Amino acid sequence: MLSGIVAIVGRPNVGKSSLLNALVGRKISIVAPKPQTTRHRIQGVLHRPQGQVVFVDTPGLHRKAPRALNRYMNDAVSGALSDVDLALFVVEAGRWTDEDEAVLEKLKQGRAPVGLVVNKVDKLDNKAGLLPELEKLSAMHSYAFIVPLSAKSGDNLDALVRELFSRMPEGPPLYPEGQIAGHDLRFTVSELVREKLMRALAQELPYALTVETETLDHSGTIIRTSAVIWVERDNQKKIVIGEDGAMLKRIGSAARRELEYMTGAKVVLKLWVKVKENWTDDPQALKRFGYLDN
Ligand SMILES: Nc1nc2c(ncn2[C@@H]2O[C@H](COP(=O)(O)OP(=O)(O)OP(=O)(O)O)[C@@H](O)[C@H]2O)c(=O)[nH]1
Ligand SMILES: [Mg+2]
Repeated sequence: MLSGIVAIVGRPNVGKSSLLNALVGRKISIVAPKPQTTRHRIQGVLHRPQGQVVFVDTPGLHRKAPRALNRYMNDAVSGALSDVDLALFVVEAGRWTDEDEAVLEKLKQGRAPVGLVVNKVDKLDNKAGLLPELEKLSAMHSYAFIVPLSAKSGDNLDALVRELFSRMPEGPPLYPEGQIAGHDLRFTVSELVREKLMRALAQELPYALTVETETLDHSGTIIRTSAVIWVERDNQKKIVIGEDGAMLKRIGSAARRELEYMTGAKVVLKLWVKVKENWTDDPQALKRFGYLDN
């Protein structure tokens, strides 16, 4: 059996989590149009007859890291890169930035071979520009392979899977057959709620909040769960609740619907909003909310 670990890294918003979900064929990691959506290492497993690949999705590596939460996120990337069989460096077609450069520098210092994924090719107006771009990118590092693809449409994903399996070592499976996600339902609940918040709220607010699953009872075909949305200030709490509770209701029903779709169970979800001042820069609070040492 082939079996290995692949870290998915890149700057924020290039489509790392979308790629993980597309590779394993299920939503494992939350996705939003805003940068810094992923905050933890998220594992997802691709099972094939020839073996398995364990992917580790990571937070987008960012250079401005003013708060303890940002430092936690960047450290999570470094942690994911130690002891992997391959690093997948994800960039966006037609767009190379200083932050991509910084990610590449980090990868060059590591020991793992690096495969380059040029994502979002479906967005390119000028397809003829892709070939010269790939040539330019290939000159920057001696990559194990370069695969242009679209995580959104699935275009050329099979080429990436072939490249990956051809580089996985032999070994026993790391996950039991059928298990696709590395995390539990508790984590799924808080992440789904956070995703809905990231998508619904304006620019700054998503970065000031975190979600903590408080209770979870999965018996038979019913899941009863409650979660707290923690914000940093009273005025943020008002926005998350919305007029007559409209925003909170909208977030709750979107998260509930998706959880029902994912699990096939009936879901009863209760949400609360609470204030914990400055939690994003408070190591004690971070620990409590699950941002543990990497
Ligand atoms: N058009 C297009 N959009 C994509 C593709 N892949 C991802 N996106 C979009 O890009 C945005 C960011 O996607 P994510 O998967 O959350 O990106 P990420 O790299 O995980 O972002 P962070 O977790 O914030 O670092 C979302 O709006 C996705 O729908 C793609 O192949 N084509
Ligand atoms: Mg992500």
